[in-house]
Amino acid sequence: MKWLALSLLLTGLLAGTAAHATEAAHVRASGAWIRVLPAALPAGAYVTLHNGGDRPAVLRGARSAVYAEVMLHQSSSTGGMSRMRMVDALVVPAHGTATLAPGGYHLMLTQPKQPVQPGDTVRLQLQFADGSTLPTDFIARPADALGAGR
Ligand SMILES: [Cu+2]
Repeated sequence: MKWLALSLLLTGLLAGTAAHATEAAHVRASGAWIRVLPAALPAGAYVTLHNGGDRPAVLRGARSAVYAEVMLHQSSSTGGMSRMRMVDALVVPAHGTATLAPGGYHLMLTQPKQPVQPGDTVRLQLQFADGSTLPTDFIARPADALGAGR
């Protein structure tokens, strides 16, 4: 009887999994770019995330083959002082948008394994709370760039 119960449980779990697509499957990334700074200074990565799903998608961070470490940060400024802190998660609301942009949320890229030049494309695997990932190509822009455009 134990086996029967277990197999029924597994069947239920698998059916449940199939019914719900992953968080990453509902998210579309646009305007992805990296601000490359001289020397080995950390680079900020920015992107707009659109969630077409009925549930929030929770960004936890990213991985990259090029940068040894990627952290999710939030910048803020108080009284002209700019600072940033680590954040565990950034929620992309259901049918909503979350923006990573200079002065706000960003992915902080450190320890490049190879030099990254403006014009290069760097792929990051955006990671969501359910373990799903969204491969996204980021365009490297120079230090004085304001956005993903020219
Ligand atoms: Cu940072």
